[in-house]
Amino acid sequence: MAIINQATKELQVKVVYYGPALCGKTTNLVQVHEHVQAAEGQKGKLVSLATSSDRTLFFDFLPIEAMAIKGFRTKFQLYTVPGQVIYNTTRQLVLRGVDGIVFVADSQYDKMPENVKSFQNLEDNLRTLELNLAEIPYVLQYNKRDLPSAAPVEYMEYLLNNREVQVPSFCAASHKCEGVFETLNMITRMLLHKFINESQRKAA
Ligand SMILES: Nc1nc2c(ncn2[C@@H]2O[C@H](COP(=O)(O)OP(=O)(O)OP(=O)(O)O)[C@@H](O)[C@H]2O)c(=O)[nH]1
Ligand SMILES: [Mg+2]
Repeated sequence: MAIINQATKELQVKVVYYGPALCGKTTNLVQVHEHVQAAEGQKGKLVSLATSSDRTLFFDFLPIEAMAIKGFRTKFQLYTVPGQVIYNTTRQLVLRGVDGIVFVADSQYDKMPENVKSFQNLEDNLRTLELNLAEIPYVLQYNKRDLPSAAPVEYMEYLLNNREVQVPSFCAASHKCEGVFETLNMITRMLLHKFINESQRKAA
């Protein structure tokens, strides 16, 4: 659940970019950081949290049109996790307190097993944190669509979006910023709707 900061009257919403190694999570964050329209002075620095062996990137921003929920402005915090299999402890740490997830998949054919494994790893890690993916808003991004070895979207949908409830998915070439904001806009919209619904339910 999002953190409410009474002092600054802000609702802090945490979004984690998840996916296999080298799929383009950091590239998404860098592109968003470069191009996001944030309210004056309301874009945090792109921070790299280095542990002994890996790096996690994050920054936060307050969108220009930050929707106010019950007098609170909404601030988004975007995080990436290190995708390499060995950094699972870091992924678990970063997932703590997550509100929404962007799962970035690598479209290259030979990366499909890694995409599927990373998705399973996401579910396992959420379970460890006693969270359930079915209750967390998330979207899929099929990145690296510019590469000739990209698998058909239908195949990726079959592998990654084949559940009872399908989630929105987006094609991207994130190094060119294509699909980056479509993906981000959808997850932020889904999260805002969720919080508005929850606050209305509480008020009722
Ligand atoms: N062709 C192509 N290359 C991309 C795209 N997105 C990212 N890349 C490249 O892929 C490489 C890995 O990108 P990163 O953003 O560092 O990947 P990551 O998911 O953060 O990787 P980890 O931090 O190791 O988990 C970089 O060289 C990027 O420039 C894309 O859409 N198309
Ligand atoms: Mg990275």
